Amino acid sequence: MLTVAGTARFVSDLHLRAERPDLTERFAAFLTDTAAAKVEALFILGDLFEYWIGDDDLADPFNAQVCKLLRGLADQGTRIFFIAGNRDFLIGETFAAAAGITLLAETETVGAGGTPTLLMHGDTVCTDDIPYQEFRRMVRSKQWQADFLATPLPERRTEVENLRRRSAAAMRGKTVEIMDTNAAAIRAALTAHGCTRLIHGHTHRPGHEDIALADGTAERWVLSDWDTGRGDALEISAAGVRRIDLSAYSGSH
Ligand SMILES: [Mn+2]
Repeated sequence: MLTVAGTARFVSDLHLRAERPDLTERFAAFLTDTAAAKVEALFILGDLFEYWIGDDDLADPFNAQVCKLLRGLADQGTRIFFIAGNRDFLIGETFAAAAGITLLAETETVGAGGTPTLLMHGDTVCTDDIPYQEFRRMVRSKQWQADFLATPLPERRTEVENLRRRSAAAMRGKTVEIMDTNAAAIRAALTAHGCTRLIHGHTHRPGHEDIALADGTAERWVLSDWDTGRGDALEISAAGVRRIDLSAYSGSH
């Protein structure tokens, strides 16, 4: 198990995109603070980008800018780990090497603050949303990804726009409950991995709750998205767990 002896920070669902320079500015300020605080490990739990169409799009100026920001933190000694979200699961080893980050599996156990902690993006435990899980299986298949990555970049951009429109339309027909996490799936994941803490994002429903397991209690932290006027990071250190409110964070202060 990966163990973090010092301070660890966790963020999710930043949804960075060229059309929202305010988000990138906030991310840059957060990374500067993370370096200054000598954070040992930063975990990005998916949807760093609004979309990612392949590592061969690294020459895009916006993508290169975000890559450089991550590299800057890595070069200052913070280890950066990434779990893919449902929008940036095509991030691969080329981007990882350029940005100085380490790609993790979709579910990972880390020791943080002395507690075995389960990390995931969060979409895998949204098991009530059956059409989404079917879609996920399709786009996570090696064949679909190979076919998609073999098409020219402009075609991929168009395809992603189509997928985003279809996804937004599908979401309008679903209840919040269907799109939220399934409590039994969460308990099963915690038990299977022997963890007493879960951190994830994806649902855009930030919160903190205790979860009763058959043999004790666990806690769940849901991280905020960054692009709807709020944003947070979770910090785990010897001092305990604290949520850092980033909604007022910007490069100017
Ligand atoms: Mn997501």
